[in-house]
Amino acid sequence: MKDKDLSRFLSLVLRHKPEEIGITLDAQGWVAVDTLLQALNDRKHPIDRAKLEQIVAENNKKRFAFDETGTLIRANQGHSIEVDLALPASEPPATLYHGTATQNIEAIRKEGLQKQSRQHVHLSTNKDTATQVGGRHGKPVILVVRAGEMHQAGFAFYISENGVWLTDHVPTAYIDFPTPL
Ligand code: HQG
Repeated sequence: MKDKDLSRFLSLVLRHKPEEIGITLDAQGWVAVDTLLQALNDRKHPIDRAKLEQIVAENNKKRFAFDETGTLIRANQGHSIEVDLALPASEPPATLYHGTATQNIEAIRKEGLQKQSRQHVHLSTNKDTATQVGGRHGKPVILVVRAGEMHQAGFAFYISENGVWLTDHVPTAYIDFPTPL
């Protein structure tokens, strides 16, 4: 497998389907590096510790992290399986961006941003990232989330190890929609 494919596959097993290679994640999303490497090798994905370290270090969004002992690994965010990342609540910047696609706008106007199949709504400090994320779903639309106001109103925000802002739900009142779309 090419590094990029291996990295995608790691996202799959560490965020969504650990059972695909017969591993389980602990409550905070961690798995032992040795267990992961063994499971990958057993399933014909030859990879050693050095290669894994390279993939973690070179990943363009820093999607994965080792714990401080280097014996555990997890995805930094993006899970659909239930995990408690145990991130401390943090004060967000005044505004954050969410990239979506035109076909979702009507529902978002009604319901606000919902976490859908993931554990959180994902927000970004950066418009370009939001545009890319939205573009995966269709014609991208950038929504501006008034995160500072939300925080003052008592909504909790978390920042993942790789700088993605996470929250449970963004009510429509805190979203600025572009006009025209
Ligand atoms: C949309 C990337 C209808 C939402 C990024 C999105 C991110 C609604 C889609 C991470 C809705 C969910 C996550 C509502 C939200 N009605 N549609 N009420 N509320 N939506 O893939 O944010 O590259 O689960 O706008 O960096 O696209 O994978 O979330 O379009 O952090 O590492 O429902 O993926 O990270 O889609 O992407 P997703 P997302 P990675």
